[in-house]
Amino acid sequence: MAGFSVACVLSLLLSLFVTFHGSIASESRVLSQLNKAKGYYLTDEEHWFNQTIDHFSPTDHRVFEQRYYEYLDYFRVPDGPIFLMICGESTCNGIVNDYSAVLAKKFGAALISLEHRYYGKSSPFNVLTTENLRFLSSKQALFDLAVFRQYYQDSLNVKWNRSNIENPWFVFGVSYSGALSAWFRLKFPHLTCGSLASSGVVLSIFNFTEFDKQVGVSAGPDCKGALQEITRLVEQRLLDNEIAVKSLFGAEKLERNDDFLYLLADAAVTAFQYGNPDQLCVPLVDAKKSGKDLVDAYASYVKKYYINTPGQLETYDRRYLGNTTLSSDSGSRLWWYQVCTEVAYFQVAPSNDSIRSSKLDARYHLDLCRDVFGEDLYPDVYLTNIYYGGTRIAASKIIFTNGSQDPWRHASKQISSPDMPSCIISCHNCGHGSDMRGCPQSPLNLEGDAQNCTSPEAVHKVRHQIIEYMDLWLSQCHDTDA
Ligand SMILES: *[C@@H]1O[C@H](CO)[C@@H](O)[C@H](O)[C@H]1NC(C)=O
Ligand SMILES: *[C@@H]1O[C@H](CO)[C@@H](O)[C@H](O)[C@H]1NC(C)=O
Ligand SMILES: *[C@@H]1O[C@H](CO)[C@@H](O)[C@H](O)[C@H]1NC(C)=O
Ligand SMILES: *[C@@H]1O[C@H](CO)[C@@H](O)[C@H](O)[C@H]1NC(C)=O
Ligand SMILES: *[C@@H]1O[C@H](CO)[C@@H](O)[C@H](O)[C@H]1NC(C)=O
Ligand SMILES: *[C@@H]1O[C@H](CO)[C@@H](O)[C@H](O)[C@H]1NC(C)=O
Ligand SMILES: CC(=O)N[C@H]1CO[C@H](CO)[C@@H](O)[C@@H]1O
Repeated sequence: MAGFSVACVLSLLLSLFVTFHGSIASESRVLSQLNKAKGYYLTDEEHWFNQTIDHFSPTDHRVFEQRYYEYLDYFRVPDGPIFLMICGESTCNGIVNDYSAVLAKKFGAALISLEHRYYGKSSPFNVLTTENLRFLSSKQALFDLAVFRQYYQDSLNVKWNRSNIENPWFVFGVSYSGALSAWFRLKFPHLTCGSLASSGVVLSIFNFTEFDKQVGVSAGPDCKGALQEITRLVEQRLLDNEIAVKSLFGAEKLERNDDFLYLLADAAVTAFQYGNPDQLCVPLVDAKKSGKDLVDAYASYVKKYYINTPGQLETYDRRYLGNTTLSSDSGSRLWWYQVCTEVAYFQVAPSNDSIRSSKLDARYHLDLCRDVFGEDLYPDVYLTNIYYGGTRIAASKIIFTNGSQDPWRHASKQISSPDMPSCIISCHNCGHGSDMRGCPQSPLNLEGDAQNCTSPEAVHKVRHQIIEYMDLWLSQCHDTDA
């Protein structure tokens, strides 16, 4: 699933970071490999606190230890703002040195970050059976953030020997954590002065056909045509000689043809999601023009830029997703659980003019949910959108940003409304979270470098707007407290 979110990748690697689906899993794997890369994190020093497992039960008082980080080098002691960088659906190994560092310096802010429940080292259980996953939801995660926010404010007050003081808070997130950032401001408006929802996927969508369509728009007619032809050729070769075509992609381990087709769809998505469209499209369009084998050309791309880290291929394998042992590779199972219960974002083929195989329909996704979790799980997106409002979210002081090439933008709020500005970052390689992470997303590029965006101006313009709104809302917050 390429889909989702996060993503940062080594510049040479296309994409290891997807935050959503397959993507998600890859992200956590890459992040853990990069953990030791100097300069990637502002801090990776762990702190812990006891969090309630079930915020909605009056009788269950069990707790688990949740991991967090703090970075105080830029903090204007003791009254500066506190920026809560929300970690989403992957291991959270520290506070990333992206554009948030620039903002913290500018505003004299403390940066803190809480790992999302279940991911990384913040799992309440060592065995991730479906039964044990029942406390994994965005609703519980938001409550975690609220409780943690109070805990942290209290601990600062103790540290500075004062009471009843509130620093001005601001929350940030990208992709799923971007949605959490918006929802936090919605559900707990008294706990934050405002929110940045970068590529925040606030609308849950069951049949997310816009996703594939946006890939086509971002690719342009020639590259889109090549991708569609590749899908047809691969489907034909699967009938003729399944093993041969899977081996071409180094994916003979994938038993099911539909899972293989899903992998191929994700591999293309990643190029647009994370700002590397030319790595994909230039060779494909060349191959088409010179009459070379398109499937060969695509296989080279997929092997070089997508299935290039250990464990990546396995995230498309249901046997692996069904593994209940907690490990550093559990991220994709966990994200699928959230997909299968709450948010869906099923990246189904549109009925007309699709790039991905028409076998990737709603049934495909529901079967996957059943195979992996063993029950008839069903994502009730209707209820999720009733709970949060979808794109009709009734909140204030949230900035929504979207990258023009990002297929996820159609699950975000793209239209401005009073007190909730929406900004689009338009350029050839502006993708998921480009305001915070620059382009293409590279974990080794510090401070969310925008220099390699095809239009750094587009990124600077949106960053400037972000700063103006933050300035305004933080000052209004301060006034109210005074
Ligand atoms: C950024 O662009 C420069 C000049 O085109 C190039 O040398 C460099 O490798 C690029 N960096 C990334 C991360 O793509
Ligand atoms: C959490 O609670 C347990 C049991 O009371 C205690 O042993 C542990 O030290 C606590 N952890 C933290 C980080 O406070
Ligand atoms: C905290 O403030 C109170 C009142 O000003 C003072 O009596 C006390 O000594 C202070 N404690 C510390 C640890 O600084
Ligand atoms: C999703 O699409 C399938 C196939 O077109 C259709 O049967 C189903 O009703 C759709 N579901 C929703 C919730 O729109
Ligand atoms: C499940 O994952 C664990 C940890 O990665 C591994 O040791 C174990 O062999 C896996 N089990 C199966 C059945 O693949
Ligand atoms: C299907 O897509 C093609 C190519 O974009 C377009 O020309 C055609 O009008 C579409 N047909 C329908 C029924 O939407
Ligand atoms: C703020 C903004 O520019 N939003 C745009 C995002 O993209 C959609 C779809 O292209 C436009 O309709 C919005 O105007």
